Amino acid sequence: MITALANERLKKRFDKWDADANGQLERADFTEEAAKIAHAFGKAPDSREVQALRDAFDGLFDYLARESGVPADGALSQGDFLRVTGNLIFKEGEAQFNRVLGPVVKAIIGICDKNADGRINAEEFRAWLSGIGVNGEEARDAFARVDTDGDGELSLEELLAAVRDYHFGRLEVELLG
Ligand SMILES: [Ca+2]
Ligand SMILES: [Ca+2]
Ligand SMILES: [Ca+2]
Repeated sequence: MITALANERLKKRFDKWDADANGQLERADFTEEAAKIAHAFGKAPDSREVQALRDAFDGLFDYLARESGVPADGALSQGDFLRVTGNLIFKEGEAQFNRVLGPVVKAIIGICDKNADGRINAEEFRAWLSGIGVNGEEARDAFARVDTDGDGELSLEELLAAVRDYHFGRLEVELLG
């Protein structure tokens, strides 16, 4: 069952990703989102990390379009988006969620991972959250909660679990901006 909070959060996600605010989600919205993230982190649009992020968003759009039954150059309505992401998050289970969102989260890690060790430390996480408008104190708080094994680093698995937990209402910080 999709709770009111979950529905609210998915609607918010749709609105944030609908970059041109035309009430539909197109591939161009995701291209714009990748550009926004690149800009927030001061990365050149043609850098390897930003290209990887664009590819990841492209793959995510392919998935959403396929599941909605719209063509690859088509547009998802808000209803399509709520149905497909609702199924993905609340019905299909964690493994499928990780397959679909993994590339995007991994690409964002790539952009924030200053010391290039594949994980996000407290300082990198602070920069990540500041890039999406979350202050230092909240970032510290969130870091402790996302770092479930307490080793002082955030792994891809911990970050994916956090994105999922946000939609389940188990975490208040939205990592995807
Ligand atoms: Ca749009
Ligand atoms: Ca790192
Ligand atoms: Ca950890």
